[in-house]
Amino acid sequence: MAEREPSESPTGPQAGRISQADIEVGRARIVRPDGSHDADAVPDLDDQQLQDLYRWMVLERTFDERMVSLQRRGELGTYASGRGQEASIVGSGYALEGDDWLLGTGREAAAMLLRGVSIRDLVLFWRGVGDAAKFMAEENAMIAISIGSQLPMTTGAAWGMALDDAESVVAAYFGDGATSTGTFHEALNFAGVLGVPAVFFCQNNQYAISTPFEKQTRAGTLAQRAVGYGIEGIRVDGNDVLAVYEAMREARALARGGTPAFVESVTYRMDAHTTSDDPTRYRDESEVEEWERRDPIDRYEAFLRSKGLFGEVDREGIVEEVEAEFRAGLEAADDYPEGDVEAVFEYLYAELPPNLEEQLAAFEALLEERPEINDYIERRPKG
Ligand SMILES: Cc1ncc(C[n+]2csc(CCOP(=O)(O)OP(=O)(O)O)c2C)c(N)n1
Ligand SMILES: [Mg+2]
Repeated sequence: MAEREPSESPTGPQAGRISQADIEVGRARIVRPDGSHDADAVPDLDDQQLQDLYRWMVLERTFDERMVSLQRRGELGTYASGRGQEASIVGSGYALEGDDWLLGTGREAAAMLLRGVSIRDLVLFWRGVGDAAKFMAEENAMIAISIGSQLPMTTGAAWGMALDDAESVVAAYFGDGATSTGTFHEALNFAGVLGVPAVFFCQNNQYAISTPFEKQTRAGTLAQRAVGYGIEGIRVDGNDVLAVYEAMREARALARGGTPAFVESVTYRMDAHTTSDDPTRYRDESEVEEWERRDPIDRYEAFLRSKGLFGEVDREGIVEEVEAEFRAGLEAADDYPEGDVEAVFEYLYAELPPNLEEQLAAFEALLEERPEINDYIERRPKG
């Protein structure tokens, strides 16, 4: 077998040791929490694009607020808000290009919208309407509810791209919790071995439902794990939209060059895990307040002001615009045809397996025998 290491690498009783203390990973940052910035590090974006990033972050926040209140009215099953993570979601999503794929978790609405997914389809998705996933897939964007399940698929799809000589990348979006799944390790390892154009974008929002980051891993950072797979790791301040954008551009370029990249975007989930969670049971209000002071939109606004670019930005106008877009999307979702109850059985398989066939027949017989059951069935799930 070929020797991997150069023969002059040190030897001796202690020479083969490595420990946490040897690894120190910083956090890439361009705009500091007070809005001051490192002028040389500002990405090569024109004024319009710099203002556009702000618009997308306000869009994410407004969209999340509207979705949460829709769920409260009983019109969505549940929703995973990205409040607090706007810089992480938008900075990364803005760095993707034309035919790139996004395999996410649902906590990246603006990145999905940037890919071309419609508001209607996001609403339908969170209503549990399966067709929404098909429409999203047409934009090369998909949501995996089973934690970590999209990660091996990311490697696989990126391998396909490499075999096709495509110019794009597959970007996986996932959380800190997903890094504890077996699929995460398999996906990163295989991506490294094959050198596929994959970017693994992890939003470390400090919690996996009620499990805090300290209980997720004994490693000091998530980014350092990349090294174990021979791929590149980038750890970035996830509340700094410009730094996230730059990190994702870099990761994308690396992946295109045959080196998959893992980005740890360090941020914080301000809202509950989903609308069915109560975070006051497992985290202190003081912690939330501390992160409130690091608000990514406020920080970026201070940056734009210091560059003299905030004058033409009208935050209230953006909110009104987004709300109008949201109303139109919601109306389109309301107009979407109601599904048949049978779809519950038929959705997953092209051909119905015998056990589901049996269940469907039993269900139809029951409806015939007791038609009043129909009154209790919501044909367009609203939660
Ligand atoms: C395989 C699997 N196990 C458990 C769950 C339940 N579950 C839903 S979200 C979640 C935590 C995810 O945390 P993280 O990866 O940090 O993402 P975040 O929700 O914080 O964005 C869990 C355990 C699931 N969806 N899939
Ligand atoms: Mg998390």
